[in-house]
Amino acid sequence: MSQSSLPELRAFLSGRVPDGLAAILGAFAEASAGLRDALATAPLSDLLGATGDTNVQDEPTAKLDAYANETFHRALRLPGVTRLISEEDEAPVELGGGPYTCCFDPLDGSSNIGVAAVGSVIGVYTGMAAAPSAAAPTLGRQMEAAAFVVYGLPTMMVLATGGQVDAFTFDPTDRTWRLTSPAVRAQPAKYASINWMYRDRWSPAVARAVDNASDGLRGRYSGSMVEDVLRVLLSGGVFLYPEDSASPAGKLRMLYEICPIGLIMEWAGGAAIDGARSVLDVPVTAPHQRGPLVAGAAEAVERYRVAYTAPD
Ligand code: AHM
Ligand code: MG
Repeated sequence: MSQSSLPELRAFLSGRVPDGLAAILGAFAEASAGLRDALATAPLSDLLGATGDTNVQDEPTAKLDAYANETFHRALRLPGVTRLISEEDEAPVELGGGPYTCCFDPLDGSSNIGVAAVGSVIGVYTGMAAAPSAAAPTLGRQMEAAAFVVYGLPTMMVLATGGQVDAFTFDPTDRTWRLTSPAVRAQPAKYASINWMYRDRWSPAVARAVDNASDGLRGRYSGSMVEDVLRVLLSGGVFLYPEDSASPAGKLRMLYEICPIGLIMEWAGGAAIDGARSVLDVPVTAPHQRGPLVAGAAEAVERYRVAYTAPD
């Protein structure tokens, strides 16, 4: 039964953030709700499978990657938005509005399409006069808000605004997002979430740090960062995607994967580092820059940092 007395997203945002930002976050939520419908019936439609193209990262594009990208492009062309940077686009799209740059991963966890949970991520940046370059680096700290959605049962959105993190649940009966977990706080670590099959690819420092951070924890890993991070945030734990010999700079991308999760974790009282420092302090000099990510309960992240930065 629907609990229509729970605060609704648009009412929650009104007065809490500037109107332009509220419009962006409302549009992101509405587009996500539409995407949820497409995902729920994808095996019944022609939306499963690959397009035959590859994206800028040389990864095969799923039809749903392309569909999700178009969905967010349509939704986020708003007067307050100066630029869109998407995982699926080679180049940033300049819109010339202002003052917000929206960086998004339209469909995170693409390897799980049709079989398990996937999601969408957005970081909303200000003060980005130009797309990130060596001459004009950006920091995650320039985000005013960040959010991710997990298309599971329930479909949930975790939203960071005004130094606080709140979780909303999509109510299909009236197509609203309702506040179900206000003021989320990172819980003590219980789960470690990492692809352990890559152990042979890790440096001695990474292997030592993974062991130190995950000592005494239980393992959970889905291959969808958003799903794993949701578990880490709500149930307690640490999510790790360190650099390895196959991805020497790390696999995940700074602007629309790592930094939004970093902002959410820090504002929830947890932590998110690249091994040595907060991901929000790492200069980003290219739109699709990659990095390592260790995010979750502050004490587990600190155990990683201590072991990672110790002399060999
Ligand atoms: P994607 O944006 O192309 O889906 O890639 C990011 C995903 C993350 O969701 C997940 O944590 C990671 O890649 C899984 O990678 P791996 O299969 O190497 O463990
Ligand atoms: Mg992704």
